[in-house]
Amino acid sequence: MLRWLRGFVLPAVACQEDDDYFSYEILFQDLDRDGNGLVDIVELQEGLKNWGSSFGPNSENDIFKAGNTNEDSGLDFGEFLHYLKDHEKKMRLAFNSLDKNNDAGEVGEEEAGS
Ligand SMILES: [Ca+2]
Ligand SMILES: [Ca+2]
Repeated sequence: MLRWLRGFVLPAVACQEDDDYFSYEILFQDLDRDGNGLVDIVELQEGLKNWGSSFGPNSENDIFKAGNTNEDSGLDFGEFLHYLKDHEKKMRLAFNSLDKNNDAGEVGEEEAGS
């Protein structure tokens, strides 16, 4: 459970850019449940549910609109990455609050090598 989240939170501690990029990729792949390379609005909604209450209702619409710069049916990895970079602080806050609940930082280390 929350395998991708651990991967995302851990690099904040490690402070390594490569790991950071890698964790975004894991996060994206986890959101993209059907593996078509696009995170559509439904997949995003499901993902936000897993991220907990740090995001308000209909956050997926805001994120989707802001992130989907070419206005097609989904966020590709480039759009997703761009959105996360722009909103990193907010996202980290959300993940950090989740981290406290789940102790994700504690168990992340063994995941890093895989
Ligand atoms: Ca998809
Ligand atoms: Ca798009």
